[in-house]
Amino acid sequence: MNLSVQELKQKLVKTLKSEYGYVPEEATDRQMYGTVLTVVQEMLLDKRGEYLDKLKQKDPKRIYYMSMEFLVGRSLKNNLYNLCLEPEMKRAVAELGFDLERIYDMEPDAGLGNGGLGRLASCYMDGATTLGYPVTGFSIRYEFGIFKQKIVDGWQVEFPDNWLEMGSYWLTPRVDEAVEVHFEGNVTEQWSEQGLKTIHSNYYSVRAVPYDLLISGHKSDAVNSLRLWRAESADAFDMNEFSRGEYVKSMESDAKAAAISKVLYPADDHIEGKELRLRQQYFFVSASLQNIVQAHLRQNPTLDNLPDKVVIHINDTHPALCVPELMRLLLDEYGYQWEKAWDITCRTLAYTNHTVMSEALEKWDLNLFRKHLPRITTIVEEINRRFCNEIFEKFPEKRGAIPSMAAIGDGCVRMANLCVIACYSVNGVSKLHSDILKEDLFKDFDDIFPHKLTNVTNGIAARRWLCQGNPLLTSMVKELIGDGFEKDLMELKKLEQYESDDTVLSCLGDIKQRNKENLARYISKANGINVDPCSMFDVQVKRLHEYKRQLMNALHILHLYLQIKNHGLEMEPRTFIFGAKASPGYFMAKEIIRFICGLGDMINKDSSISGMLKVIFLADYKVSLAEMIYPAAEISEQISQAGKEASGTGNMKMMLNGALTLGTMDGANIEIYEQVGKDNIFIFGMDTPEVNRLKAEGYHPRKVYETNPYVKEVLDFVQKGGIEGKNFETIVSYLLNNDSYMSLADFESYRQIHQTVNDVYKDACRWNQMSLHNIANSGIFSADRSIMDYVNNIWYK
Ligand code: C3B
Repeated sequence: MNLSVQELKQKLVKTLKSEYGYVPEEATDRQMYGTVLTVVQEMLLDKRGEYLDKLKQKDPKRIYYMSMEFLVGRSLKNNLYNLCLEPEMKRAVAELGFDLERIYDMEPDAGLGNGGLGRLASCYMDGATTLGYPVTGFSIRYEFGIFKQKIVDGWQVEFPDNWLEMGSYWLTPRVDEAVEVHFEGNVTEQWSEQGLKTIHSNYYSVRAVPYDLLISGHKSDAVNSLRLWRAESADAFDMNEFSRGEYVKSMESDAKAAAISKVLYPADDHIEGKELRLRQQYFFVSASLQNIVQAHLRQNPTLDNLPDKVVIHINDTHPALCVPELMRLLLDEYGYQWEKAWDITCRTLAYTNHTVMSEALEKWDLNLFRKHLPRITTIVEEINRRFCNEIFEKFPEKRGAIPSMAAIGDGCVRMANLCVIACYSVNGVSKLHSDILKEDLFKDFDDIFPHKLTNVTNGIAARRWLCQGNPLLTSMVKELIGDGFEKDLMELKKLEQYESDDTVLSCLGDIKQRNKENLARYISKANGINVDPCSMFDVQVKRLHEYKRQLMNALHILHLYLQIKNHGLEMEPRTFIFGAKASPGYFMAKEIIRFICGLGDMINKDSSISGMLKVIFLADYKVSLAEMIYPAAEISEQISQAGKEASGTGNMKMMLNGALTLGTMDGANIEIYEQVGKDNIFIFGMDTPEVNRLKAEGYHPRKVYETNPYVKEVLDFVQKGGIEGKNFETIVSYLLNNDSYMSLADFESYRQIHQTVNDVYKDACRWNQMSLHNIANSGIFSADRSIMDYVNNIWYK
């Protein structure tokens, strides 16, 4: 966008006057914050208008990305960067007496997601918009996003995230497009002239009101939107009850409806099976599909051509109700016969699987399902009946597999099976993960529908994670290879020519140093601990989950501590940095946080190890904090048990910022390994076949304890209350008796690779060379590349 500082200033002054009635000299920071956001939002709305006009003329196929989560983070800086207005806005704001950096800091993260899955959805909105594809995201306008985390006496404590107070400037309500969603009630069948008709009556109606959050793209004409639904009662209150004087009761229905969009479920990679969650899912799916169908019918006389004009993409199984809901609309609302409706549905829907963890594969109790969604239940039953019959008739060799492939089994609706049965495309999110889907989880489906399963390796919004988050590195890269990488990340490959250039390498080292100093300042402020910015920054930031093995990392740190203290080990000084939220109901995850914090308390105050080790747990890990951590990371810990992490995306973000991966052959680590080669990554531990073999043989963690003296030393220390006199019996007993993700089995290999890391770090030049090589080969992990894979292989195939 072409606007001068002068023009921006005029806009700001005018908006400040009209919104608050003030001139700049009288305004507070908060008022200037509101003013800047309003001005940017208005520019986006204008641009969006022009874009919609263009879309109307060209009428391309629309993509609808259905996701319970979008981890948007902050938008102001991103929007200014995309509009190429950041320097001008900075000056305009400064000339009015304010500081744009301070204003950036006032913006809350829109934390409408838990972790990887939600952040991926936001990275894809960025990529698709920059590339000019008409992708609309659909989700819920949670009043409270992911909880705020504080650490009190080592325990995680959760606080509500009231993001709307300062974040609602980006949301435009579209009351005129509200729709109704029906729950509960009775389903009956009636004969009419057109044949048998299903009637859903006595339902409870919830009104869904859309709010649009505009998504800008970098130097792009496109402005897409994220449509977020808010729930309210269809009738503000019950007039009959009100008339009887039962005022509180008359409003109950409103509270029940509003609960649906109240708060994000804070669990990732496992399900809780709660009624409210099912209502959330149906609420946003039904509202969105009604919206999509209406939009289609505004441009087309019929729904017959829906699959030619629309893709509805199901992001993990959370929106799997798209399958029966699209069927319901076609059958009940638009009078289609089953076969035709099924054909349209199957050709319109695509599904991405994000996990093979059994506890994350959604299943709903059939009775609960029927109570809340009676009509949807009858449709799922019919889909299942027809599917099982078809397999029985057409694939006799698969008859034995019908019970495991069915959409309903053991009294549950199985959402992943439902998606694979219906969708025309099913993809995993890394090569390894997609292979596991084909060879294991969905093997029988793959035999029957051989072209359905594909892979799209995840990608990240490099413009946010590099250009906005790491300005120092970005300027260096621009100086060396120009700015083409902003639009085509593969251009980073050109950096390889500088791998033996001492000046470039030492400049890269200096930049890392400055970013580490920046993070050290934050740590000192947030945790009250001074860390040495010259020590190696070894980082593991991600959701807390047993399979991600933060505990193995912590055990190894304790091992180092004991070696220094008792055996005189000398090593390069290291700062271990953790950031992780635990699902509030996940006891073991919370215990692991307590363990890490206890470990940190013990180590950080022990002057006898003369600063060789520090352990920092940064509270409230979120997008905006990640933007500060990644540029400072030197070691990227990606240590999940092989076969468990579907992809990982933090691994890509750290690589892009020059950190070296220390990881297992899991998820996208394998593809990072392929990109950088074995000399530029630290790989350890069992691979997936080895994990499976050990599991089949029978894994006995206690044997590791008995045979590996280091493991024994560490666990004995913990057992004796060595960590601040604290009791970690649950952890020790879990490790000795279960160790579900084989941390002890991989411990020795992990310990050894850390020794290698330590040796390599002594040679700064070699380290920087590896770092530059990683940056140069991270181009493939751009979200733009992932989006093009979706475009070419799934959406516009
Ligand atoms: C995550 C997976 O755990 C990651 O490996 C993956 O990189 C991302 O999705 C994105 O594909 N995931 C998640 O955050 N929440 C889930 N419910 C399932 C998977």
